[in-house]
Amino acid sequence: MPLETPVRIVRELAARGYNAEQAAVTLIASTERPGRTLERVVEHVDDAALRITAGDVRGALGDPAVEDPPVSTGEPASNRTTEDDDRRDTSPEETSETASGVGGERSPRNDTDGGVDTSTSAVAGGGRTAAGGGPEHGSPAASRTADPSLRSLEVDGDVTGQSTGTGEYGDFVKVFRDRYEKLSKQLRGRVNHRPATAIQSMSGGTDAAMVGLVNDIRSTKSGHWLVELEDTTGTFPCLVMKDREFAGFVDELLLDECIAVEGTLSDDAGIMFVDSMHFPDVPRTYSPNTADRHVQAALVSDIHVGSQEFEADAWTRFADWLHTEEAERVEYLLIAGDMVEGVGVYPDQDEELDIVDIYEQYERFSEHLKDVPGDMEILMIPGNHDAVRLAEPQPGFDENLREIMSAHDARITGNPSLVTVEGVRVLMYHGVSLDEVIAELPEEKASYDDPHKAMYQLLKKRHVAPQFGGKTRLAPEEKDYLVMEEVPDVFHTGHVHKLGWGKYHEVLAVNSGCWQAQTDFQKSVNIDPDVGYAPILDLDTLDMTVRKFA
Ligand code: D5M
Ligand code: FE
Ligand code: ZN
Repeated sequence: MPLETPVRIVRELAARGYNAEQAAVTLIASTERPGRTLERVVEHVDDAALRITAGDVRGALGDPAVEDPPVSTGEPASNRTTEDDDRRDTSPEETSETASGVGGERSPRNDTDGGVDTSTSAVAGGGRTAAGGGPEHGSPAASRTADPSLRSLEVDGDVTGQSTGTGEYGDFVKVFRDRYEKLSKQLRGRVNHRPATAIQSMSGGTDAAMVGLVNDIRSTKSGHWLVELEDTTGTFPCLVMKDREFAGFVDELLLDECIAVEGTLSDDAGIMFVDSMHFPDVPRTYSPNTADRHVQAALVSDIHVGSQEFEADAWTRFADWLHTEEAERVEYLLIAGDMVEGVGVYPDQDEELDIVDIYEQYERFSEHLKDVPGDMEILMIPGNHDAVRLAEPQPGFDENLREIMSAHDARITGNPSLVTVEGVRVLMYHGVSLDEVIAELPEEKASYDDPHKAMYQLLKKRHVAPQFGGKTRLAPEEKDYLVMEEVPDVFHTGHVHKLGWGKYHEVLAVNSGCWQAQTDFQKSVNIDPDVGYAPILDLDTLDMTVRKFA
C-alpha cells in the first residue's frame, strides 16, 4: 500500500497495534520509501511497545544515537496563526459549505439567529459549520508545533476514587444538606432570608424571605401555584399568583432545585404570597476566562462504538482531519461520555449491537482512538452507556477498562468533572438530566431541537441534575458533586444526540451531537440525531466552529 501521507502511515501503524508520536510519523513520511521504513520500524521496536517514538524511527534507520530529534515542520508556527485565522474567518469553502451543508432541512441549532433567553452576543465568529473531510480539505500537518509544555489540564470535582456513599438513607440527607449549603450560599446575599421554623412563628402580614429546595409544586383551584420550599429546619408553602410577571418561572421549576423567594405572609401567617423569585444563576457580569495562546479543543460525545449505527467512516474522517495542518492548533479532545454502545442499557438494545461483548466494544473504541494524533491530549468522562455505575456522579473507568484504552494515555475522569484547560473552565457532563429538563419544561424553554437551551436551565439552577427520582439516578455521597460551585466558562454535554450551542450570560453551552446514526428507538420517537459533527473551540477567544464529518 502506498504510504505517501502521514494519515496513511498512522492508520497502517494502528492496524498493526501501534500508536505513534507525530514526530515519528513525520520522520517516516520524509524518507524515500515510507512503506519500507515503516516495515523496518515495526521490526525494530520492542514487541511490547505501544507507541512508536521518533527515537524508534531513528533507531530503525540506523541512527540510534539521536533519541528525540526536533520535529521539522517547515514554516514557523507564528506564520500559521495568521493563515489559520484567515482560513477560519473568510474561507469561501467554509461559507459555501455552511449554505449547502447544514442550512438545509436538518439544521443543527445555535443561538446566532436570535434565541430566547440567551445573551445577545451569540457565539462570536461561530454559528458556522465547516466541512471537515479528509486530507483533501487541508494538507497533512507534520505535527502540532506548539511546545507541549505550554499545555495544562487540571480536573476538579471528580468523584473517581472518592465515592463513600453506601446508599443508606443518611447519605441522602447528607447530599441534600450539602446541596442546600452550597446553593443557598449563592443566594444568601440577595435576600434577607429566615429559616422555615422562624417563618412559621412570624405573625400574619409581615414581610419574609426564604431560601429552600423545591419540595412540591401544585396548582390551586384558581390557577395559582403553591410551591413548597424546604430548608434544613422545615418546610413552608409559598403562593405564586398566576398574574405575577414571574409566574412563568414556575414552569421552569424542577423538584429539588434551590431558589429564594421574598414576599408577605398571609393574615393567618400560614402561607407566603411571593413578590419575587431568585435563582442561583450565572451573574450577568460574568466574564469568562480564556487561554493565553491560540489553541483549540475539539468537543465530541456519544461515539457508541459497538452499535450497528456507529458511523465509523465519519469518525475516521474526523481523525484524518486532526492530522491535517488545518487542525494543528487542536491540541485537546474532550469526550463527554458514551464511548461505547454498552450492553443491556435499553430494552431490545441487543438487536442493534454490532459487538455484543462490552470489553470488545472498548477494545474497538481504543482502536478508533488510536486514529487520533498521538500528540493530542484526550480527556473522557463516562455516560449512561458506559461500563460504570449509572447513578451520578459516575466515577471514571476502572483499571480494567483503563488498561484496554491505555494506548493513547487519555485522562479519564468522572461524570461530571470541571476541567480547566489552559485557564478555561470546561464543565463536562454527559447529560442524562437533559431528558428530564426537556420532558418537564415547556417546549420554548427546552427541547431536543435546542439542547443548549435546556443547558441554560441547568446553568441558571447551578446544578447539572437537579431533579432526583426521575430519569436521573443519584448516588448519595458525602457531598453534592453535581452542584456548579464555580461558574464554568464552557459547559459541554452530549447524551441527547443533538447538536446545539449558544451563550448564556457569557457562558458557552455546547451539546456536541453524536457518532451514531438513528436507532430504531429514536426512529419510533422521532429523534433525528445530529451525527458526525465536531465543535472546535478556540480556547483563547471562546469562538467556536462546527465541523461536519458525516
Ligand atoms: O440516548 C440518546 C437519546 O435518546 C437520549 O435523549 C435518550 C434517548 N433514548 C435512546 N434510546 C432510548 C430508549 N430505549 N428509551 C428511552 N430513551 C432513549 P443515549 O442514552 O445517549 O443513547
Ligand atoms: Fe448517547
Ligand atoms: Zn447517553
